[in-house]
Amino acid sequence: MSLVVLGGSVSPYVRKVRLFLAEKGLDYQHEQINPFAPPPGYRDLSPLGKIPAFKDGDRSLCDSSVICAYLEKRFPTPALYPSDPYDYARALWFEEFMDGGVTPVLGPKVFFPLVLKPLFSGGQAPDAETEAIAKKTFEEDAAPLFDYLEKQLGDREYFVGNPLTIADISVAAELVNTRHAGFAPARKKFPKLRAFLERMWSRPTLKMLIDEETPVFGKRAARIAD
Ligand SMILES: N[C@@H](CCC(=O)N[C@@H](CS)C(=O)NCC(=O)O)C(=O)O
Repeated sequence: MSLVVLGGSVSPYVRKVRLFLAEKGLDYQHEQINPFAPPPGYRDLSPLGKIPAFKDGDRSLCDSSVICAYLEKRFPTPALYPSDPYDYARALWFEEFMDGGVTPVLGPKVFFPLVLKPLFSGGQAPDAETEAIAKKTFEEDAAPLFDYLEKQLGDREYFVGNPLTIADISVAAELVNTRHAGFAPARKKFPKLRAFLERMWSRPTLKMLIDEETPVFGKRAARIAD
């Protein structure tokens, strides 16, 4: 078996696939690809030029949701999607809520300006205005999204049923980027979501990825407030 994930570790979508593989207990190779400077031929694997792409021997796929859905069929155990039809659809919904709702709000105004841009520009710290926009985005624009997750999670350990599903993998893996940027949903306002994230972020499969990324991308994580 030769499974390969292509895409920079810091992409929330790449991390989702890597966490999915880890939860399946599968070994894979990882190729760091910068989607803005891809190697020749990358679009043969990913026609939109995005990361992640994926190879299973001589077969290839792209898009994190497609890759995870494929892996579930190819390696059914342990199941990471619910078997009940409604729960299955709800798990897909949480994945989409993150991929299409939360990550596009937080990526461009929080993670990119506070973490990636300084790295690309030789370590220059973000200015006060950039910090203020990121804080406002996290505390105001993202608040209704976190509120929704808080209510949906309720007193459960996982978003849809038990055990872990693609819903939990998506929420926890994608919010690592805001963690790297020094933000996490406030414990006072979102106690259940915050506790869920802390549980997931210390889960060995995800902690391993966070620990790998932190020396480069996670220097602001120490700023996370309660
Ligand atoms: N729906 C895609 C989204 C992938 C995506 O947007 N990846 C970003 C990096 S986080 C990317 O490749 N951006 C480069 C571009 O848009 O050209 C997935 O789930 O894989």
